[in-house]
Amino acid sequence: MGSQSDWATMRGCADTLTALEIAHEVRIVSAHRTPQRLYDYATTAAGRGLRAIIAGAGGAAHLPGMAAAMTRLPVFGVPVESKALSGMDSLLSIVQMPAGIPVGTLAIGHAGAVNAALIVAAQLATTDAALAERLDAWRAAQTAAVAETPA
Ligand code: RP5
Repeated sequence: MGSQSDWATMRGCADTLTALEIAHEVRIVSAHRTPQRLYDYATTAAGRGLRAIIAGAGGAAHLPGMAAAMTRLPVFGVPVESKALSGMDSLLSIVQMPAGIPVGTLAIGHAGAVNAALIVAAQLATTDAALAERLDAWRAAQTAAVAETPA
């Protein structure tokens, strides 16, 4: 994520990865404030064995796109809800990538953070039967938790 302030949103992503027992790391990497850290992180990610990068950022949210420019790993962007423009700035700056450098863009805020974890889980589950079982169980539990009538 681009800032400590993104953690409140991106915690939902990390919690979902943890619930699915998917090994992951959590880092603050700012495209603007720590560009060398971003360069080092993105250019070494594939070689370190990472399978995907989920990048949450807000405002002028260049982190996902710049990360995608420097790695062949799949990059998923989470637009963090900004104070000034409610995350529309984040969304548009993440989603409008030029052809050739893709960023899979999720919804603004908490839903996007959780779904970023789930879409990576779904992809990894295509080659990991145990994870596929855990993901099926997670989805079944979610379904079971939906009441038929409101409380
Ligand atoms: C972006 O600027 C971050 O991703 C964050 O969403 C936004 C604001 O950062 P702070 O000023 O709260 O550190 O780089």
